[in-house]
Amino acid sequence: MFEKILIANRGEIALRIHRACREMGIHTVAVHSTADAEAMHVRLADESVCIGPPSARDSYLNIPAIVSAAMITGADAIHPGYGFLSENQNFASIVEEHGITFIGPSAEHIRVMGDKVAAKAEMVRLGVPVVPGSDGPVASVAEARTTAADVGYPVLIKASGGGGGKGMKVARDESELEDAFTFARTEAKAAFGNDEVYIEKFLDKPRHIEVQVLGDGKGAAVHLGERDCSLQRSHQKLLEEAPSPALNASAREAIGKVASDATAELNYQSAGTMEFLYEDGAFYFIEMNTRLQVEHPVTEMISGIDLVREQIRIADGAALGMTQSDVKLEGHAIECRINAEDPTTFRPSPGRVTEYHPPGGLGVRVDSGLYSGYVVPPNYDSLVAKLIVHGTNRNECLMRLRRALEEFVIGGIDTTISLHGQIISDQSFINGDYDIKWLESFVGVDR
Ligand code: MV4
Repeated sequence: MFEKILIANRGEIALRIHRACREMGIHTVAVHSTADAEAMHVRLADESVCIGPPSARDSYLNIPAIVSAAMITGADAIHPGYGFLSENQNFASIVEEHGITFIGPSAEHIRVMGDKVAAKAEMVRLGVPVVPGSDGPVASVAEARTTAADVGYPVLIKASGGGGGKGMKVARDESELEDAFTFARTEAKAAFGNDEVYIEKFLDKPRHIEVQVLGDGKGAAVHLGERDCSLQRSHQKLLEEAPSPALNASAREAIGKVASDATAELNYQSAGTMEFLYEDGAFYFIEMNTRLQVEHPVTEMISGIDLVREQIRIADGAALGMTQSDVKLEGHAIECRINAEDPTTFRPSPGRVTEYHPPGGLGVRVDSGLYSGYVVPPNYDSLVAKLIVHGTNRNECLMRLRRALEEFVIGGIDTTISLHGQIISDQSFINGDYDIKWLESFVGVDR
């Protein structure tokens, strides 16, 4: 087993990875920018290395600095967390070339899944249902017209290099197609340096359902159920839950089986997430994320499986060590992402935390690097805490979550705690009746 792991990330996820390492008897190396010298992940790690100035480009995205830090400290593996370099195939390759294990999938799997057209083609090959659309990239307006007519309007033009909503444009009918095509291409070029686009049937009000998978890279794989991530605003998720209130037992089994079979067929190694859109009882693959996700704790809460520990074991060459029938999903879990933001305008609210009292009690988990006196720097993502609550069923989970949100005190900065209280008191949310458009109209009205 690894003796020392370098954690190439910051904030709550660096802490989360450190905790798994500690329990496994593995030493940790934190890396940090000058803005994060006082961060909790730096304080808890066995060693720390400053890798650059506040700008992420010069620190958490600085490949030579991070690989050097691993060499100097003698780390035998690097965990990238989420964001930053976690889905950078170049980083994964360089790490491995230096004789250090990258805790995640192969650089080749990162590359294929990062190319949305290639990922979709791979899933078609494996028999995974995908959104009807072009077979591969669409190179001209003329080709776009033919494809869109075949698929039927409305259509969505998407960037091959995309994900996260950039380089995406709807065409409601043929009159909108040329402008939409040109817009998507231009935005894709600017955002990803790649103007390749493809076309899909536009689903109007789907739910965003993702399936957590684990593979050992040797053909064994399991799924750990789904998460419903439909509650998002501007492609930023606010709250996630597992299981999805929208799926019945047979849909759940079907989507899980499709995901675990594909993971096994790919010889995929590590944790991954297959994202689907779910509408009118049918599900369609859209993308695969080759990293540990922000919302992984909801899956941990219903499965009892430590996903970071599994990633580390698998990266060390261990077999999966579980079959699908060993995976027992119990109860219901909800995660609230607590951001240092104004809960009405969503403007970032960095600054000094004057009071910090996280909630506790049965079924309550808080992943956060906050402490009283900590200064939230303005340079990074505004996520400062995740409140994850488990109950024997959705109703118990909601009651417990309401109580935990009431207990949670973060003073000195604005946070989205109060917004979560409003969301979970709304009757549509309580009924589980929401889709990817719901939150935008919820936060848009009455404020
Ligand atoms: C879609 C879609 C509707 N139809 N594809 C947004 C980001 C990218 N990951 C995929 N996205 C979407 N793809 C088709 N064919 C709607 C979205 C979408 C969305 C998806 C999941 C969660 C939130 C979303 C918010 C807006 C649009």
